Amino acid sequence: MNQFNYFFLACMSILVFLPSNSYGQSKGNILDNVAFIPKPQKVNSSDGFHMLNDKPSVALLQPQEEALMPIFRIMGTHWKTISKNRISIQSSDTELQGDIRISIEESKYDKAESYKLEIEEDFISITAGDAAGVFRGWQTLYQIMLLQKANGETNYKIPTGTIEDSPQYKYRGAMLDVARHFFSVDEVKRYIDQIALYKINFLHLHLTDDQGWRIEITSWPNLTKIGGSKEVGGGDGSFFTQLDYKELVRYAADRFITIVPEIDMPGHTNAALASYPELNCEGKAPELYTGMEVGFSSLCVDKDVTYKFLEDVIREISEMTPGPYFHIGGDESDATQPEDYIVFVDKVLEIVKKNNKIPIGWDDYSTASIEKNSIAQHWSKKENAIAAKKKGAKILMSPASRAYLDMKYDEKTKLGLKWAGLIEVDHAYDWNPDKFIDGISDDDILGVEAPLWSETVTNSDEVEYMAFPRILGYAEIGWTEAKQRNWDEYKKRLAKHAPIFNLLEINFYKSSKVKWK
Ligand code: TNX
Repeated sequence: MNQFNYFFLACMSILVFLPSNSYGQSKGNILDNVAFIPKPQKVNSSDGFHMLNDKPSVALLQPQEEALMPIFRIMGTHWKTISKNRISIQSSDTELQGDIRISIEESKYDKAESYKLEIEEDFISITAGDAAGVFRGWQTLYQIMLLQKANGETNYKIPTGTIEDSPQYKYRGAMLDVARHFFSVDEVKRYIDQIALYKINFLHLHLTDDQGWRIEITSWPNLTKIGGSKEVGGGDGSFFTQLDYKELVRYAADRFITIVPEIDMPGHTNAALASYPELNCEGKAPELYTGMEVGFSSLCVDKDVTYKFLEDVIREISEMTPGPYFHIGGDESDATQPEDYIVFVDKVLEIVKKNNKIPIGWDDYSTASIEKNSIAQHWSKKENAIAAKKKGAKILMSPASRAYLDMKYDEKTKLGLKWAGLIEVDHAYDWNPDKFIDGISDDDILGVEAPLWSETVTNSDEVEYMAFPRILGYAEIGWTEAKQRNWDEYKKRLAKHAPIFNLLEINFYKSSKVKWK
């Protein structure tokens, strides 16, 4: 047996669960009462506690070392939040021994990300069908520790029992608009860490819009040099170099989050049009735009150079993107003739296909010849979602009236917009993707995504205020079956996450709909 002690390790402080008077004397359902978000599919409590070792060892079987090592790195990072002590890793080629035992057993799980977490008095084990499942299981265990730590519980007791869990939807996403206002690599990483806590597995980056082009394209350098130089309000803009982007892809992947890049087109392209006169039908570049209007710009659909440009952009980004999806936007192209729009989108879909990516587009693009494996992101028109389904596409649910993180909570919210309505925390949670559009049901749905547009949002503090706590609700809608969800029960669990937000210094909206702890 080899024993490695890795420097990253952290510690132990730990866990009592909640004081016994929170649960009465019956220890029997204590694991059941943990305020997990998202709620696991199946929790079986048993009598007892696992007293966590203050320097726990994490054990794996040697052949799985390569698949599991990245998870240990993150466990070590998480552990630093819990304790000052270190965890150690034990790898054995025969038998799992150690405090936290981890293994992948492919044949036992047919759904990606499924896991089983067993908390015994003597040890804890996480078994899953894939590395992502191990990570989700770890997140569940980590959440017990975070809840205890944040509530000042230091008895180091984890209630025993078994959790068997798997996600309702394959795609549970968040979107960040880095175009209207730019967010730095560190700010995006911060958001990645926060959404990973709640088992979100896709981060869609809205990389370009009228107000800014935020991703370096080496064959078209003016896109960022000129097109990335400003942002909404007229302040200085910025952009991700290709190295920055690759770093974000890696950082997200370590947390089992896949980046989905979006280049919005043919509308929402003023920044590109301002960077290269030849992309304009009249050959003349417009001024940079720093307002908040939409629907006034369009790439020139008839020019060959437009497609040369898009070939380069889609190729360069696809090469840096290991995930399966490429988002081509396609929304609000009011400055493009409807016939031209269809011709344009069809051509772009060919380019996406050539780069071996699955296309996603805002639901507007269902008027074009989208193919069977493509994805339509529903945000506004129900008939577009139906049309996409008829063409064999799957639907990603982001209805603006429920899932837009840039909508105000109530009339008093200073940040945000309200064109799709006010979205209080209960309204954000209390809907079912399977029942939202007549004719669209779970079989048609890839998942759920919560977009955060950034016309009014400028830094991490503001991102967090708009996202938290609503993003926890979307994470739960994505993970937990509808029949297990109800607002009155959820809001009590949600209340217990405020101490975690405080511990991790996450700014959040203290909705009066929730009795915060
Ligand atoms: C609509 S949603 C847009 C965005 C805006 C957003 C503001 C969508 C596909 N387009 O361009 O930023 O509203 O809420």
